[in-house]
Amino acid sequence: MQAAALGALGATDAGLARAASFLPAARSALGAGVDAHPYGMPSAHEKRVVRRYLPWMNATTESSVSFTPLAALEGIITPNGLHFARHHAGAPDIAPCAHRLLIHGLVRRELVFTLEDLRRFPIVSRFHFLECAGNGALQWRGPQSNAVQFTHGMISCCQWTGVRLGDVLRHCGLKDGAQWLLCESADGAGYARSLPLARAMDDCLLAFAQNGEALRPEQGYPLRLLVPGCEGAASIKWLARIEVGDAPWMTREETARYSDLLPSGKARLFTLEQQVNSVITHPSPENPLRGKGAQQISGLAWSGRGRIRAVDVSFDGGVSWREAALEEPVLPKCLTRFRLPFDWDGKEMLIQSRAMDETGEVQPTYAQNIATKGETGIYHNNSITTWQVARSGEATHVRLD
Ligand SMILES: Nc1nc2c(c(=O)[nH]1)N[C@H]1C(S)=C(S)[C@@H](COP(=O)(O)O)O[C@H]1N2
Ligand SMILES: [Mo]
Repeated sequence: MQAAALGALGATDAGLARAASFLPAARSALGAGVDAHPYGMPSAHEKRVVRRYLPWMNATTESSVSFTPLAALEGIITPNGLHFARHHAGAPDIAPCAHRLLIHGLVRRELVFTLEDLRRFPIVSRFHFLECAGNGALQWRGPQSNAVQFTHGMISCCQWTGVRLGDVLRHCGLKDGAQWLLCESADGAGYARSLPLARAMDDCLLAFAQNGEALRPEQGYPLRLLVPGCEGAASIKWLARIEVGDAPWMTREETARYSDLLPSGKARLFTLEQQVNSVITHPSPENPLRGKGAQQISGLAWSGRGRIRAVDVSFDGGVSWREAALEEPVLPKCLTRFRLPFDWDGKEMLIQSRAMDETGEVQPTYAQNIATKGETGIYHNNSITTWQVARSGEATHVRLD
């Protein structure tokens, strides 16, 4: 960076000398000892970085969703305590030694596994996002909330560790006619979904850890299914039973819910894949611009179909586009961080990001999303989001067709 630009940011020699006088009182006192925090927590100054929920969205606090504060995070990994949480009957407390996974139905050997049994299969770790199909539902027909946390916070990304569902199913031995699984949980909702066998044999995990430690209770401790790239509803938490069958079960959660009602009155079922999507987190309603000059656009892109190939950024509401840099690693079915430095002239802007995945799929505009999925949709909104940045630097969520 040029000396002049650094000067504008306050990093002059004189500035550095003065900084010495700002050394905190901490210099002359003892800090917290090793016994203070057996399990470390964020600094007390970060206490605003928390999951949040909208009371009117939740039937009860148990049948509910809380959102990840995406705009306060860096990189691509969601800290475990900030992973969004979507429960239909609250998060149960399950002792791992008492937990079992039953696999039965069209298998040669019906088996009951303990967690220790499962750990005898080859263990793998994979980086994947998990996104609720309802992410973006709030702004289906226009802005309803002015925060990235609520427009896009039903997505999180972890390094998940577990064993391959395919290995465990092969161990049980699939019988002729096996086409679908019913995956059911041990929670009070008896939450259950049907999963096509081909997907189960592909890259699904029986996960017991996230970001290096045991799953959090809210994420399904001690065992969850992870169906990479698919709507979160398929990733059954507190997984207790898998039945192998020849047809889907048509549970409530795949018929009355998590199906896409089209303008024709028909509904699409089993639209599992999360489509290509992105959002700018800096600047955003939570992160206004502070002054003209050197700035950096930064945000997140993802696709349930594979890797992100490119992200374009517009400063003028989609009239012209510039390609952002993708930060490594760029992994399939994982959040990808994009960045684009720019010089702000202090004028109003309409900023947007538009991602393309490796299959060539591109995010639709608001109008295109409604044209294909209807006015009254809830699930699978992946349309381009617009922040209107005012001269003050404040960013506001606006609808732009
Ligand atoms: N047992 C069980 N599994 C569940 C759910 C649930 O309520 N109970 N909710 C589903 C939905 S709709 C989503 S989006 C994801 C959310 O996972 P998370 O709470 O770990 O973010 O879990 C899915 N698996
Ligand atoms: Mo969901």
